[in-house]
Amino acid sequence: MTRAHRMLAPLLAAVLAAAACLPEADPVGRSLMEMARYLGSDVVRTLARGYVPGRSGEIVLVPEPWNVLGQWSGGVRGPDDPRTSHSTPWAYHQQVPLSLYGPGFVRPNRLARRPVDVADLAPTLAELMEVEFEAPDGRVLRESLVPRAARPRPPRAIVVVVIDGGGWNVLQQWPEAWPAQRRLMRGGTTFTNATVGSAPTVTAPIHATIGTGAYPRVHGIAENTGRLPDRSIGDVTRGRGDLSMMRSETLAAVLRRTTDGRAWVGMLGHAWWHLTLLGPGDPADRDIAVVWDVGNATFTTNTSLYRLPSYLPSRSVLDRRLRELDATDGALDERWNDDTLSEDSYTFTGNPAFAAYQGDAARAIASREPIGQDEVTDLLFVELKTADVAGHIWNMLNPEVEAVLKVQDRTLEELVKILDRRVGRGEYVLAMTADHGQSPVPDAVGGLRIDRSLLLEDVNAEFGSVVEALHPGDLYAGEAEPDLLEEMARFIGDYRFVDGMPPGPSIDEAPGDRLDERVFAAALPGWFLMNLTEAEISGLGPGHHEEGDLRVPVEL
Ligand SMILES: [Ca+2]
Ligand SMILES: [Ca+2]
Ligand SMILES: [Zn+2]
Repeated sequence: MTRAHRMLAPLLAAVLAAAACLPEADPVGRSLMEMARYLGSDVVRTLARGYVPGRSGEIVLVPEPWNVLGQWSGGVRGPDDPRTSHSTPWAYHQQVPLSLYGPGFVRPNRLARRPVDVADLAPTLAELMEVEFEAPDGRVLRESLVPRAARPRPPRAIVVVVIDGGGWNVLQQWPEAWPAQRRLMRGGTTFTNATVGSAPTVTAPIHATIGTGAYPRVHGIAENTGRLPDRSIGDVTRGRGDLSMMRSETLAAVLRRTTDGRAWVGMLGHAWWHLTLLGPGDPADRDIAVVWDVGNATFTTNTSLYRLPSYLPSRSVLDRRLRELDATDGALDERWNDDTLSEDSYTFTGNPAFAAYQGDAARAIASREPIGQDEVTDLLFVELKTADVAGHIWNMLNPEVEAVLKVQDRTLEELVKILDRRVGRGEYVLAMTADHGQSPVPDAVGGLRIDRSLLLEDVNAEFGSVVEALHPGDLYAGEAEPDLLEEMARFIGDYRFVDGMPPGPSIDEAPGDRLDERVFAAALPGWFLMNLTEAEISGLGPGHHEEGDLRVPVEL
């Protein structure tokens, strides 16, 4: 029973008694097609590209723009509660920087306004490497490249820097925090109308798209936590960097194969999900791949596929950086301002000291590995995660995120210095992008908070306990038949703020005139998305919200 129903229970009972003799009422809410038209072509296409039958949730959830579907354990901590999630097909999560820089290979000082997405990166880099690579979905970003005839040979190295959670809306929020990135973006070719191409806009699926040139519906990584082959719902890498769920070959694998392992390939990342950039390694080759072991607070890798370098910066380097940060507030107390820096806290990997330590690791790899030392093109991925973690802790509107972005920008600048020195100017190409934007605090932008556990309770109460799990972007109900999924989707599409309003102070401050507002733009069963033809998707029209227009260039 939803909260509105609970409040209206006595009245409802009377109405129901009176209505008992009437024929069955029409299904609740809007039809699936009405909801799809409300989203519009761009958004529905984005959802369909991200949908993997049998692995994604059975119903795709799209909150109204700026609304946040979250877990508010302990209730909302006031209107400024910084916790948000990101997974939507709306422009503020979809739009990311996409730039190539590399004198001699990439056209300089160029802005390209054509709508493109991160799936185009892998085939473009393959073109530069002169490697045969059929990207399932991406296309070569031809206008960014110096014509083939004018390129003497492939670059000696290609370095791809991905800023996790570094989408346009985060960069625009902190315009002074990324001077090196801006300079490099302006110095090369920047696509001002680039998106991640699919939703949910979360780490694993989008990194897999960057690595493969395929959308999730093809590469098979639907979610960070999604349905596994044994039908349970869990981490798609089983929490240990298992990449057996990837269905598409990565550019890294193709490079390794076509050069008989002579190309150097490697990655510095943070979460197991970032290994999707490289794909399953070759056990014979044992390229380097570095992620962070949160439980043991140390670098790690999946040693059956990859190798962990021995020279990574030691724990004492991180401790020194943490002490320096700790002291900036005037008290050496294992806190940065009001927040703990202790090893078992989420803050430990979200602060500027940790970002600097990741920078130490990136510099060590770029300085020590044989990158760009011979004619065979090498490929290094550097994934900077800290700004995303900081956003989840403090929110993108707060200056802690700016502080982290600044540190990461220095890492980028130092990487370029090392490449200039070791590989040489005019001998390498740098690609820069991000996997998604972030969500501002809802109260700051007119959004509403929706409580995931209340929604789950209400759907289960209405339809029998069919929901296995509810994530920010999808709902899992593997046993439900298509008709039931349609009814559930319509119910969620008609869900009101008052029904899923999270507990906490916000309940008293809740805008009374918005209590009855619908909080979801749409809820669509996967089967419905999969049945839509491209012609039908194109025919849906522009949709109701400007945030659903994914063809608007940004200013650099
Ligand atoms: Ca302190
Ligand atoms: Ca090489
Ligand atoms: Zn995130």
